[in-house]
Amino acid sequence: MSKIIGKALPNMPWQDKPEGEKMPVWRYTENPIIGRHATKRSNSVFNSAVVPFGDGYAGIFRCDSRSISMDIFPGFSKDGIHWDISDTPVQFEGADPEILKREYRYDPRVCFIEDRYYITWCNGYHGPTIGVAYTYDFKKFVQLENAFLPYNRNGVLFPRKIGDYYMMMSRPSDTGHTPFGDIYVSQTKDFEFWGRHRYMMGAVKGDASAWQSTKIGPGPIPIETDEGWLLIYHGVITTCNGYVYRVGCALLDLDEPWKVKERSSDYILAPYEPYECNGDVPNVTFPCATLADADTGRIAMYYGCADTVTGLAFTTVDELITYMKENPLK
Ligand code: BMA
Repeated sequence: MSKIIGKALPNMPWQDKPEGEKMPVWRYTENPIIGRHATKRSNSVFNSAVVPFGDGYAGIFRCDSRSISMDIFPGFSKDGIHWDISDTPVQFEGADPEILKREYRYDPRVCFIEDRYYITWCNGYHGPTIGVAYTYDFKKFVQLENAFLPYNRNGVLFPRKIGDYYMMMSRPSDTGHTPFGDIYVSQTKDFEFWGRHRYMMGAVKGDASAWQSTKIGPGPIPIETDEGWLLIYHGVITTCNGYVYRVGCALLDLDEPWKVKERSSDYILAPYEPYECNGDVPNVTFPCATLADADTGRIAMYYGCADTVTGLAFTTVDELITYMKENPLK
């Protein structure tokens, strides 16, 4: 049995694995949990992040408007399933007006570190880069310096200092629908200057694991376990009809998380259901957050479906680690 290192979360959303289910991840029976029109002006609500907050949950949601502009919006929930999302995007304050200028914001992640919730997202600054901010209450948001030069996407923090550094994964990219992409780890002492960049892992060439042959990118905040950091990530293949986004998992060294201990050759979640295959961008499953219960090893995963709605799925730390060991990427 593998153990999650962290807090108990007995009231997290959960459904048991259905009898006869062959996959290590199973969907919430009432999916999708958030529809297109969750806010007044939204065209789509997807690729969003949630965390335990008070006696319930808070989140930062990607809501593209009906003019198809991308921004991030705070939301709250008692049960992690029914969400009340603000009609007004996050308003940032911060030290430098240059950094506060908004071009576009998308694909947020939220990470509790020490005393506050850090938000990272893909932030337009003459091309996509990683925006960084923090909040204590999901009402007041302080924006810090962008972590990197453009072009970069999928900035995902580790939930504690590792040795002397805070660490963030990211995926250097281009200005468009990037046809390449590997995951790197960068380090900081102060959330302003990032360096000590390390290569973690890349897209898989050849046919050993073709679902992740075009590009990969980190998904939710990694989960600390006694065997390593459990990373859930997305992988992309280029088909005759365009990109298909599936989900995989890996186990990273606890002290040097750019060292990959295990990685599955087989995906754990893929677009199967109509709401994952049909929408504004067909065939996309894109996880950005998990909730985890250290007492039971349960994991609830939030993922964008076809760039249109938000789904919820379940697994456990044992399911994922056993699956990786049974289907290793060689
Ligand atoms: C990526 C990002 C994601 C999106 C995905 C599929 O480049 O834009 O937000 O889910 O493409 O369209």
